[in-house]
Amino acid sequence: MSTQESVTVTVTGAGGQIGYALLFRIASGAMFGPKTPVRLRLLEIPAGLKSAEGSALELQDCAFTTLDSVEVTDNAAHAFAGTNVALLVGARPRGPGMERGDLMAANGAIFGPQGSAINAGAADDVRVLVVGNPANTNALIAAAHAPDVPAERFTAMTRLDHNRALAQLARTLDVPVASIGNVIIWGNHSATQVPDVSHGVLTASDGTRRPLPDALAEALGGSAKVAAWLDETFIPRVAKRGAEIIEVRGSSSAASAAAAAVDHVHDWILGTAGSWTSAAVLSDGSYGVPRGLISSFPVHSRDGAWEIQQGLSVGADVHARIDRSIKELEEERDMVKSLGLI
Ligand code: NAX
Repeated sequence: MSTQESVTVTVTGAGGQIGYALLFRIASGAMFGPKTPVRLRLLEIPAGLKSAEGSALELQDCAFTTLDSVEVTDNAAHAFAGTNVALLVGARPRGPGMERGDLMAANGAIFGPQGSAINAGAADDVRVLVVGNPANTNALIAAAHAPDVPAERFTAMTRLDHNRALAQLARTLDVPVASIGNVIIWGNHSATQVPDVSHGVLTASDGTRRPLPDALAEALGGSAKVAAWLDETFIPRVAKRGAEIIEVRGSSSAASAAAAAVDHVHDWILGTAGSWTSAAVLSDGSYGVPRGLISSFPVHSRDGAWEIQQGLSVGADVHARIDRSIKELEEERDMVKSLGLI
């Protein structure tokens, strides 16, 4: 896809709260740049159509020069026909008394048919980002129903976790977010995720680069203090930030999730320009993550494709954490397999 041609973007769950924060940023050019016209397709279930239609009216009223058209539908085949970018946001949340298996089955009933519809009608270059939880496994289900689409085009979002990690580090070190690089989120987008700063780099305003762990040691009073801070403060804060937002805001993260989805697709298509970020992508066996799982890795994007950053040394503590997160992903995969969803 050339970024000057128009792009068709399908957003599922478009009438929900992430949808409301996401649509306007896509339409305004934040995802593909100011020269790429966007055709939006908003997919909802019947109960969510009115809300999506309201957003479509407001999108008109913004008079965005980058917005070509907006269509609202509850028909998945129509929503995904010819789509270049599919943002699968709508999902079934865990209801009272719902077991993990019930949650997987309910989401399988959404992501299986959506995968099939993408397989049947999406553009040849379709790229899929799953935001709806459990995101990694929902992406696995959708990919399994799209045998004609290369599996590496199905990804899940851990960019919000990545951005949360950057923000916490910037606040702790009292430096601009842009000065921090090479932070990693490994594993599942869940409480077992592994925020990892061991390869992090801090770039000063004069261009001098230093390892993030050294900068943290200086700020916190020694490397023993850094280990305790990572263990007791940083990792739980990032991994449980979603719950913190719910507690303070009264509802789950929406604008920050939308911003992360914009970042993910923007970088996937336009490239990461020498830096890396985090995304849940198809494992090729790198870092001992079993092939075929969709797991978060350090990634960079070149020519419109994510590549896993290779050759990083992973310390024993981080590896043990990654193993726990991967075990959870394997359990989720085995569960959806036993339910016949993949
Ligand atoms: P909302 O409940 O506000 O909106 C979801 C929308 O999806 C609703 O309008 C609903 O009608 C629609 N929907 C349900 N089934 C659908 C289907 N089969 N086809 C089309 N639309 C359908 O939830 P919101 O706050 O927008 O969150 C959406 C999802 O994002 C949730 O699963 C949530 O857990 C997940 N999140 C993922 C994050 C990530 O980092 N990966 C972070 C934020 C968020 O928690």
